[in-house]
Amino acid sequence: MQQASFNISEIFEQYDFEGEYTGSYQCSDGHINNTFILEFRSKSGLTNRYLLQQINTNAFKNPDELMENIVGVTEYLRNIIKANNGDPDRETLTVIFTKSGKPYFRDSEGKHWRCYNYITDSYTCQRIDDPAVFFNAAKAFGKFSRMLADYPIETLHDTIPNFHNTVSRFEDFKKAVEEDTVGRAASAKPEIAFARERESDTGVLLDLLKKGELPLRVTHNDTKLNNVMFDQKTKEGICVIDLDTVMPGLSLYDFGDSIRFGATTAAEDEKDASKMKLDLELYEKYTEGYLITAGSSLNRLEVELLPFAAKVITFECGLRFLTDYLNGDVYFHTAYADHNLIRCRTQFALVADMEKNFDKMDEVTRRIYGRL
Ligand code: GN1
Ligand code: MG
Repeated sequence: MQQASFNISEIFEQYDFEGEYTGSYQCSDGHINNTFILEFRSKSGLTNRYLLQQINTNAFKNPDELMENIVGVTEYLRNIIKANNGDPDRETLTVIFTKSGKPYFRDSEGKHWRCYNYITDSYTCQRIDDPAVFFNAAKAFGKFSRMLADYPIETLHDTIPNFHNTVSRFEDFKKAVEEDTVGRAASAKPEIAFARERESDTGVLLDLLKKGELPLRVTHNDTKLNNVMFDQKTKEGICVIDLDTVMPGLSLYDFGDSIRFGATTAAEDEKDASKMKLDLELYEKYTEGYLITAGSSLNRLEVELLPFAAKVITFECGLRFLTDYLNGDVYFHTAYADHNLIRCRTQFALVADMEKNFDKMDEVTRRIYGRL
């Protein structure tokens, strides 16, 4: 694994950590930020951990606004969790401020850093081996949106403008094909054709939003399975993390992205795309957990569109991987030359499988909704 690329003495100038520093390691979960765990030994011999994260300012251009969102949302969640007799130190991220009271700082190389509490006795997962755990992830994301239902949405900044605007993502894709800056378009012909055939799907949700039929809500926008921390003992989803994209959005984006990443038979970057299919049992588990926790706040159309949202968000994500491949891998972290193309292929294989199983997804959704 890549070595930590921060200067620890600069970090110590900024933060008051408890205990004696014993070392750090890097977490490799995300495609955007760089995350490290710092470890300290307290006087009583216990290990204290903190999460240090380098903000990716290529993706998030305005760190002040980004951190204003996160501080606002996490403080709000803290109060709700306390009022419900929960444990705010485990059930939400908490921003640790610098000695001078700032939510992040810039080091001498111009890198931006922030620090969070470490959620004790928890773990994350990349793939589901037990459907019950996926049900727990759904409940965690559903609860997260319910807790933020009355958050003052107008105070939130768009940390990445047009993040889930599939129409503008499609425009970015077309531009990348036209410009073909790194000469990769010829090696992605089937994927480019697959994308072009589905352009008419891109505006459906946005049109309904414009017409006022779908409401704007406070959404997470990146509800991957690995963005929820599970309790080591109970396997309940205790804390939703990766709050950079908490913004006004559609509930459907959150549902769709969880299905895209979690309700599948293969990893997002499985090299054999024919292994990538929708797992209907996992789809059902997630739908059930999500509707139990968030269902009462959703309108009928939001529920009816859950299967379509799963498909369109998967398509959008594949399109983003393809666009980044064509642009020369300038956005997502990649580990090898074709990584983004491989990811695009799995996403498009999943879209195709969802199209094949659309009636089944629809039937499952209606059945669960009818039962609640
Ligand atoms: C990125 O940061 P991470 O790995 O949780 C991306 C998501 C994509 C996802 C694909 C800010 O999420 O939008 O859906 O990769 N986050 C951002 O795995 O672009
Ligand atoms: Mg993440």
